[in-house]
Amino acid sequence: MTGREPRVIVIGAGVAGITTAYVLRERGFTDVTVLEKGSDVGGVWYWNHYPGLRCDVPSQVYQFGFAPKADWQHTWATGTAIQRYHRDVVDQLGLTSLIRLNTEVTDAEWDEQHRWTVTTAAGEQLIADFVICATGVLHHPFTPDIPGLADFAGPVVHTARWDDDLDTAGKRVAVIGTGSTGVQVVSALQPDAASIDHYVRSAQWILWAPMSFRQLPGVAAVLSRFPKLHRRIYRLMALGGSALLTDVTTRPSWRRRAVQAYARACLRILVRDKELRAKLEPDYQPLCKRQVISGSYYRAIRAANADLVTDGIAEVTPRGIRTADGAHRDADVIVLATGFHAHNYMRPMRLIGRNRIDIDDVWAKGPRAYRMTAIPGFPNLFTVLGPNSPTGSISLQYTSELTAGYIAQWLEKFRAGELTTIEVTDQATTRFNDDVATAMGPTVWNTGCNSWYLTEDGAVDLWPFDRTTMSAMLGSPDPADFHLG
Ligand code: N01
Repeated sequence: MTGREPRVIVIGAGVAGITTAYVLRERGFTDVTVLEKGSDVGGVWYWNHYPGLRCDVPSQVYQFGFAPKADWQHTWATGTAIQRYHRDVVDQLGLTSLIRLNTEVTDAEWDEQHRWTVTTAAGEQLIADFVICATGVLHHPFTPDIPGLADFAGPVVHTARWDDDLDTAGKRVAVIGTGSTGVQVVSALQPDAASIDHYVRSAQWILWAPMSFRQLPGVAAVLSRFPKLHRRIYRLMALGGSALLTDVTTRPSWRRRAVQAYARACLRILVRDKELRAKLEPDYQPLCKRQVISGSYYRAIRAANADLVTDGIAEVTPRGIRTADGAHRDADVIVLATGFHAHNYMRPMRLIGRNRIDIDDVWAKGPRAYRMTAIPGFPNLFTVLGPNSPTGSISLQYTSELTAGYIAQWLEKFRAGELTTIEVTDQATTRFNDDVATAMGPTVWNTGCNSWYLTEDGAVDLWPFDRTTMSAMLGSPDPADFHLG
């Protein structure tokens, strides 16, 4: 075989896509195109701009290892600041020319000539040797099927498609959903709303943290003056953070009990009203769902204009919401903080692999991949932040960089003429998923709560191993796990 430069299409320009573009460019790949359906880069940070949006991971950790930023304004950055950071990284690292914005991929199909045909919403067809899906996890908003919702007289807005012209000041606002988003949006809207009703189907444990804290004066100056020190601090924080999170989530330990005790203490100390506290107290262990962190929610929900509504929603009427007990509460605006179709990955894009198999059929019971990145039946296709990515424990930037580096090693083999096609075996994929299922046993995600981590067949779609295991699994390609052509 003679080698040649692979034509690579990356789908998505969020954290995973930006990282992939950077890594491939650094490895000398010259034919890389990133297709992004939004009109800007940033992924989740482009699509989400609801009031109160902040990242609950400290900014000095929630950043690319290859582009650390010294001068974050806040210890926990706002969504706007993070979105600006992504744009700046793309500009400063010279990635802009690789990215085509406003280009939605609707189809990708593998053919007999061993290539992918990628079709965009505009009908354009592009040919690629490799497709890399960096399409994100929490992307497609979930709108609940509540009777009457379509007939509500006022605005209904999903947090992930926020209308920046919507003014909720002086309005009666109903917020449905109490994940990280619902908690942030209630805290932000409560001070100016005439009233705010928070509809909570399952209570959440909330860890208190001073989220609006400003980065300490002098930190930015020191970190920019000493970039090596900055990188070292970043690495230490990222390593320490993932070690702690992996420890508390994946096996019972005193550290898990300490974090859980802190969650319980936050509720006891910050909510003195026993009736309200009882309604706010979940019936499952802290950390079982994606942990919610907030410095302001308990204050907001205690306010005189706020109500926590735990009676189930029976229907939406043109004027408000009727709960299962028959009570009706008027509302001017309904905010859906109801989360995402978290297991869609690249779908609803149509993805057709070898022998015309459809990803919808292969993943009918839930998404499965090999080491987060390869899917049997789909040659020369990889995912970055694919199934089992560590959204509950390890830095997504680190995971993306590691996965992109792993993929780059296969692309180098193509370039060197050592392969033209590569497809992971069923056996290796099954073995990996069996190991995942076994390792999920002692995790806190498996302790009896419902969450977006669970797939249709009840599997936990997360990474149950530590960072070292991830580095080992993605450090070098294992040819025995693949059909190479
Ligand atoms: O979504 P969710 P999210 N009637 O799926 C409720 C990340 N994130 O957007 O639990 C009533 O967690 C549902 O109730 P239940 C973070 O990873 C990060 O809040 O199913 N309620 C639940 O309360 C997070 O975990 C940041 O009973 C209904 C809520 O809607 C992830 O995004 C900020 C309902 C959905 O919660 C998703 O969070 C924000 C119905 N019919 C988000 N249907 C950072 O700070 C659904 N619900 C980094």
